[in-house]
Amino acid sequence: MKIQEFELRTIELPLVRPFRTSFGTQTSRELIVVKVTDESGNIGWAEDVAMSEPLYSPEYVAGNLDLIKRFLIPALFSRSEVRAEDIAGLLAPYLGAPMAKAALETAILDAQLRSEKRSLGSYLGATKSKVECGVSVGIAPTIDQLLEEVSSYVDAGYRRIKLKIEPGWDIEPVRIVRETWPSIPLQVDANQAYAREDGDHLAKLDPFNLLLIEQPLDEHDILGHAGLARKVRTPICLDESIVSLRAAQDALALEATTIINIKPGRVGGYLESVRIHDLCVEREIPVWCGGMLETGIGRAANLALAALPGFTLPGDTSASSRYFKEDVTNPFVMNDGYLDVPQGFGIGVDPHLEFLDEITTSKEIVSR
Ligand code: OSB
Ligand code: MG
Repeated sequence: MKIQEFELRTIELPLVRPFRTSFGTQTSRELIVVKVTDESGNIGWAEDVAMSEPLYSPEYVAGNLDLIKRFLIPALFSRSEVRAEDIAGLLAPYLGAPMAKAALETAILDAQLRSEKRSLGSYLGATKSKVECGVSVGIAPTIDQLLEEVSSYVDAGYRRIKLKIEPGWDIEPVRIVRETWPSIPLQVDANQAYAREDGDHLAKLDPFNLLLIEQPLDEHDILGHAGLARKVRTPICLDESIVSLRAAQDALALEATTIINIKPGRVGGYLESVRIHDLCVEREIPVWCGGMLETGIGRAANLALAALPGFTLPGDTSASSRYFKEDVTNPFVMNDGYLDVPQGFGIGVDPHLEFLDEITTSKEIVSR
């Protein structure tokens, strides 16, 4: 298609409760929303999942806005016609920034699929019409507050609980949640908060029958994770380290991970996500869809991905109400622990423009 213009806006949406992790506390979600329009008037939407500060990954909102305007959009405008399948190659000379690139690729893919009257799920290879939902629970101020929050999610029907952990908030909270819900699927996420020497400590989680421990060590420490995997019985699952298909191949070859969390933004888009999914299916490695506190725009696309057959574990694909009082799309509502995969063309949802305008803090149009 021939791209006419990009609309880039920054939005900020308060979270229903602060989300504390080992890398900081989020009280609202700021992110870039991309809208692309082609010459025939086809429109595509996507969100850039980079956060306000470079704490989870090196990308951040203001940096990506600059990068997108300064380098990435001009690279796309240098071609008279583009297809979503060409975007990663076109942007590859500009290093890094998978989240910014994923947003542009996804917006273009959405417009392309809408014009072809095809859903993202069918394009990616989805085989399910609904997906099992897990929920990611932040570090709480007290154990009582943790139990109260987990309780509300269990009551709402979430099929898997993930607890954020860090040194000083790990064995005890996990023990108590496991004692309170002896059979709920439970896992933990450390967001790189531990060191290679912490193997004996992390092995104390082994009695609690956890599905996995997510990203205990630095994202670059693949060998460290391999060493840890030999010390702890709980399976290791990499998140931050898996930045591409190649990174996934390396981590598997080094036996640093036996489960993989796929986040489309972190790996540069949905097309790379499918390649990682296919590798994992071939290698019989379970995968699940991670989350980045997405609005309904990103959530819709994540659900299409999570509907692929290799996604055998519940993902961090939670209902809109877990994050926001009001979402930018029709809310995603959980039914018996599942969310429906959107079936409409493209990502299958449209943002509510009036509400989007209300929460927009900056907006500009970049035309060819
Ligand atoms: O590490 O999975 C993570 C949120 C933001 C950044 C990183 C992570 C998370 C979550 C929440 O755990 C996932 C979600 O519910 O969207
Ligand atoms: Mg994680």
